[in-house]
Amino acid sequence: MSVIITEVKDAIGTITLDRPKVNALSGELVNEIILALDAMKTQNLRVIILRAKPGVKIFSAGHEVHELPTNGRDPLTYNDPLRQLVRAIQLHPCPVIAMIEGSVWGGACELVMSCDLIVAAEETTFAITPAKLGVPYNIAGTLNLMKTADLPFIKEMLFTARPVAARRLMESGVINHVVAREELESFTLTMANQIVASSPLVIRILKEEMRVLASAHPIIPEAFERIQSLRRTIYDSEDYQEGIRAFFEKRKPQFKGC
Ligand code: YXS
Repeated sequence: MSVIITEVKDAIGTITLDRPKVNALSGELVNEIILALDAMKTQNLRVIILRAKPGVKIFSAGHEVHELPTNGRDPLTYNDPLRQLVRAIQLHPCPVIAMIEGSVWGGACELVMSCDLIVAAEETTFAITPAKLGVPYNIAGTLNLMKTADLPFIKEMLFTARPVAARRLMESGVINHVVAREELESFTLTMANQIVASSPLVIRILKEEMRVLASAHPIIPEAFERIQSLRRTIYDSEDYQEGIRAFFEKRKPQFKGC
């Protein structure tokens, strides 16, 4: 059974997350979203909307924790499904609008923040939680987060792993608009139609120009390798095992710093 719902209408494609319980980003869910994004490249669309079903409490609980490796392997490698999906959105020729209601957790925050525009319902929250789970977030993902808002704000989100309200996210430049839940669809569609009315060629080039310019951060190989070795000390650590164990045992993790 599919874990997404897709719709195409008036040059706007809509992808709705529909994976039972909490839209955890499993390989299956991510692959279906990527296939839908690919298909929408050939349907002469101008905008894509990414959403969950109306009325959800949880937009997405982040990476499927059951699929995080616990055998000393890097949990967020280049080909990890979440990484593939973030790139698929960033590289897609159409602007992707994230239409958000409910709470967004972990890597799902980076997924939503990798979209081009975010329209959120009033009660939306984002909680970026690798520090809570003991997961060494990867370099590209961390840079994506750093590009989205001022560093002090992103540091607070990452270090505290606490949910942040939509209004505060909008004040920090992460979210474009916060609206009442009942206005979310109409507001988002109005914005989508404004984009549909613009030159698709110009918008396609602008999106790619801004992607290339925003990712132009030089890093020397030695610096890259040093960060990778720092990350390895974490996913090789007992704390990493403890973070995942505590999640499944539904208890607070007791991190020891080793
Ligand atoms: O016990 P059952 O079978 O009903 O399952 C429970 C949870 O185990 C499950 N669930 C998840 N399963 C896989 N992956 C997840 N990310 C995940 N989150 C939840 O869903 C069922 C209902 O959860 P429950 O009982 O806790 O519901 P709740 O309403 O009390 O709380 C909902 C949440 C989302 C607030 C709570 O489940 C939660 O805090 N989940 C973890 C959110 C999180 O930290 N996600 C980050 C995943 S790791 C990730 O995204 C990146 C690798 S990183 O860490 O680097 O950001």
